[in-house]
Amino acid sequence: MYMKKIVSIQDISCFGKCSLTVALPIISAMGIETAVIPTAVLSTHTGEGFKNYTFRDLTSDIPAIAEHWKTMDLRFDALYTGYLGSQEQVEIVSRFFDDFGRNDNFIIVDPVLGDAGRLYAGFTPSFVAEMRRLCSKADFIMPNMTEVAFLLDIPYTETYDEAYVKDVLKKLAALGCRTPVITGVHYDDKKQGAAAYDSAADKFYFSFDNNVNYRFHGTGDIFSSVFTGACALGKDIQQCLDIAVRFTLDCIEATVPHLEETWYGSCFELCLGKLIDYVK
Ligand code: PXL
Repeated sequence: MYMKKIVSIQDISCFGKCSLTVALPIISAMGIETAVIPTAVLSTHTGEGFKNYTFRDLTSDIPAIAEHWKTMDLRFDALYTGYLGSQEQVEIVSRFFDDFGRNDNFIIVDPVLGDAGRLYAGFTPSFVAEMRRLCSKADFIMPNMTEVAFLLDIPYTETYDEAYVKDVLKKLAALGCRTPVITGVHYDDKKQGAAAYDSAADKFYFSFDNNVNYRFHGTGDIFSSVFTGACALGKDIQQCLDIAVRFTLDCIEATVPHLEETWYGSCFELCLGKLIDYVK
């Protein structure tokens, strides 16, 4: 049987469990070949709890990698981007989409910008504008509510209802992306999940599971990696949402007993066996 192939374009945070150190094991566990373009090397991620991290920008390597791959006519079933470190990098990734996007593959952009109402360290309004342009080229984008607010230039709110979620999903689709997916959707403290809007079919999708009242770094990367893998395996939108919501919750629940020592990320490693079962 033909083996699916995804290329994941994002940084390597050497310590901290996010971006490529999450995408690679998760997508591989789903039985999918995972190629990578590391966009930067950081000693840790830039989220809460870490400071004075190193940052080596690899932007200028990306066009050279793309040129080499073009000579080999490499093809991917999905192009999947996460954290990108500079405006120039977003522009270069946009060109990569022009080179490697095809009618028979899809593009997933996780517009990593911030969380809890705030931009991550180092991001500016012009970076947000560039990320908005990249989203217009994607088949799927997967912002959290903070990223929705920045992408749409609307105030961030922690209280909203289904009508609000549907409204912002339509506005995200108007940026040019066929199927926006919002992560971390919750109307109360009992349930949490994700919502999607297939603008071509004018259809909404929702998936909720139990809410755990802890926030962990890197859960967005877990969600998007699982969604990307499930989609490449041919699952429909509802199935992709259900698997990604369920597995993200598994990881959060598995992390709670390890809070003291693993405050910087979630213990997804303990759950990979379940993921293999979910996509069987
Ligand atoms: O989890 C997203 C992410 C990825 N990479 C880096 C980050 C973050 C979020 O803070 O700092 C370097």
